[in-house]
Amino acid sequence: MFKTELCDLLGVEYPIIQGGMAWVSDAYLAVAVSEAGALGVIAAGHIQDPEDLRREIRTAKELTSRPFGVNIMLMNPLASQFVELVLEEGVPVVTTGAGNPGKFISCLREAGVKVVPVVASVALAKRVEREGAHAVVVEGTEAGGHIGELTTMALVPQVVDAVSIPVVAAGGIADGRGFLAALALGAHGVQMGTRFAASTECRVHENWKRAYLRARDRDTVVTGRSTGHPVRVIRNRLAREFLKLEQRDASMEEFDMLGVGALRRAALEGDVEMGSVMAGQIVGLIKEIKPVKEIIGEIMAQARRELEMLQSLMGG
Ligand code: TUI
Repeated sequence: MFKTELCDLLGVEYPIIQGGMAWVSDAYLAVAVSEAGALGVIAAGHIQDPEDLRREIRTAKELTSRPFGVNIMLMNPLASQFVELVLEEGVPVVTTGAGNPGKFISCLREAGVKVVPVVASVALAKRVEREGAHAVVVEGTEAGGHIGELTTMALVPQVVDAVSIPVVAAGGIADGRGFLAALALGAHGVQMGTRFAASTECRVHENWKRAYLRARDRDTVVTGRSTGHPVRVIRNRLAREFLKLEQRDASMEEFDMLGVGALRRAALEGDVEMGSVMAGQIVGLIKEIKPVKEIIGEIMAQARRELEMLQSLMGG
């Protein structure tokens, strides 16, 4: 059930991709997700030495024979080196984020790598399709981290109508209801970040996971709208200070003083007050840290139940 074109494209059992989250999704999380039948993704967004990424990829290759991906965050100045490296290491899938991956698509494609850019607009979805992307992740503003402006609900059907490659919905999805809703919008699968960050296998700091469990519906905010780098995080002291700087139109230096290293501070050191705890709006739904396999199993079971319930509404 719920086998889609995306499953065949990626070689997975469930049409679910784990979001590549800087400082959060390492080889161990990716392996757990891939072993559970979805697509695990190693994030490269935070990596400053390509050899560190090579080590992560090799760890994943040792621990699983299933497909996994690498996420190349395009604002990282080493992005083109990461592309070379995934080609050398024979990584089967690349996702990209925070920019236009155009110049990298053809060489990845020619090497047999499946290319799945994350986009936040119809225009970029159409463009990457033209440039040879195999599928697109369409991410709504409900997502955590670096975000676009449109909601998942509004953006996904518009992209579905505009492209012929498989569409993967992301942003605000963390359970079987969200999964089913995404398919109803015409998506062929989902990508989830926040839900997998709150898993047993994720090695992010325990304080980060506790912050997720405490968070309620209105506890995320978007910082950086005024500087052109909107990022959704859990509201904490850092976020409040950031918003204050934005109100008084502070200088880039002042933003950098607060912002540089903030994600590492939260994810690695566990400073969830003066660090940047990126999280999607759905974080309020997360009540328990669970093993990845249970998360996926429960999503599929709930989606099936909800679908049966909908079918019963139609009398059959
Ligand atoms: O990439 C993400 N989310 C991220 S990356 C990240 S790493 C980071 N670390 C510190 C500070 C800031 C970021 C944290 N979260 N999601 C995928 C995504 N891509 N969302 C939106 C976009 C996007 C936005 C505009 C993609 C392309 C785009 O177009 C730009 C263009 O050139 O057309």
